[in-house]
Amino acid sequence: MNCKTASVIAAHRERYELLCEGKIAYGRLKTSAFYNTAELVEFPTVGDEVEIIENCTGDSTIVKVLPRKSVFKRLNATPGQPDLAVAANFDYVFITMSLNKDFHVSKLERYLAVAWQSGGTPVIVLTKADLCEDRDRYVEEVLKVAPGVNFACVSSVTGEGFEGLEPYFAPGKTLVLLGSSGVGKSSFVNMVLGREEMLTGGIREADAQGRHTTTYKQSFQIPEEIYLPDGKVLKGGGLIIDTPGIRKLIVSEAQQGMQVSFEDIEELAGMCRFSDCKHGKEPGCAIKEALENGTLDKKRWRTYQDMQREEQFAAQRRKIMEKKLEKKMSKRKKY
Ligand SMILES: Nc1nc2c(ncn2[C@@H]2O[C@H](COP(=O)(O)OP(=O)(O)OP(=O)(O)O)[C@@H](O)[C@H]2O)c(=O)[nH]1
Ligand SMILES: [Mg+2]
Ligand SMILES: [Zn+2]
Repeated sequence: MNCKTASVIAAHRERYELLCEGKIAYGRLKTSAFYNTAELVEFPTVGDEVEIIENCTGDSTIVKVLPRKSVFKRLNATPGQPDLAVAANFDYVFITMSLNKDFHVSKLERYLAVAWQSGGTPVIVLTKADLCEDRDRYVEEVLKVAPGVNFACVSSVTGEGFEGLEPYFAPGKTLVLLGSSGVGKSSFVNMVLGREEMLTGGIREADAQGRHTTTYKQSFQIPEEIYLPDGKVLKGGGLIIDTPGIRKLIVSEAQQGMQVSFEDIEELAGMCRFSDCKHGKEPGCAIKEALENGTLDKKRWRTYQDMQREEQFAAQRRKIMEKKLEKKMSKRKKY
């Protein structure tokens, strides 16, 4: 069998756009490699390197996803389905939030943990700066939950703030935009590319909810020079990945990421009198004390607890899926 390596440049529902030896090709998954297997396998996503069996007359067959240097995963809301890999092999995660009703600190906390887990470096991109009159309020909140993480307030209408992100546009580097629908991910991509490549959509004014305009994941080459509306020219290069808006980011595997982004809480938990403290009624609980004296924000603690529960739930679900697959395959072998 003649296997070749290809890069996934776009991931649609069932079909993948690939770059193989400098040429565009299309691919579909080999059923026996991805569905009829005895173990959970990784499904390809944009940014992946995959092994394909080339077909000169139609779609090639994707047989395997090659190891990744980074991947942003979330829990699949459909029971019995494996985790969703949103994008892979990127260097930077642009956590995108708009400076309006879409902005929620707890949402940012979630994205930060999963971004740290992914293996990429998070960067916070606060969009629609042209519509916001009190950005300092938002920046203050960002600084509280993401100390040391770079951020920028940008506008894809005026081009303001993009120069602060110039270090991330570089040959050989890949960045992925992640966030809710309507925050302006595709508008950001269009600004960087200097052309209307991605379709953009409106939002509901009342709650700033988007309409899920982007329905697939796609990567683009960033031009060598980025031209902004105000005449500034930035150096470019590398790849930019646009993704569909995420409704709610429910974590699957984020233990290491949480250790980084919730370092304060993990540190406090280590100071409880009992090493197996559940932070409930136990005496000498450092978490309880911090909640009472206000050094630990109650909402932050709730987000942390929710994410811990989701993580445990995801792990249980993975075990169940593994057992089911084993059972299915052992039944098949009998006949
Ligand atoms: N004023 C202003 N409007 C913006 C900006 N960025 C995006 N918008 C508008 O916000 C709406 C949503 O933008 P999109 O770029 O489609 O948002 P998205 O994040 O790609 O949304 P999904 O594809 O649904 O995930 C569009 O009407 C854009 O014109 C900005 O910087 N300033
Ligand atoms: Mg979009
Ligand atoms: Zn405790």
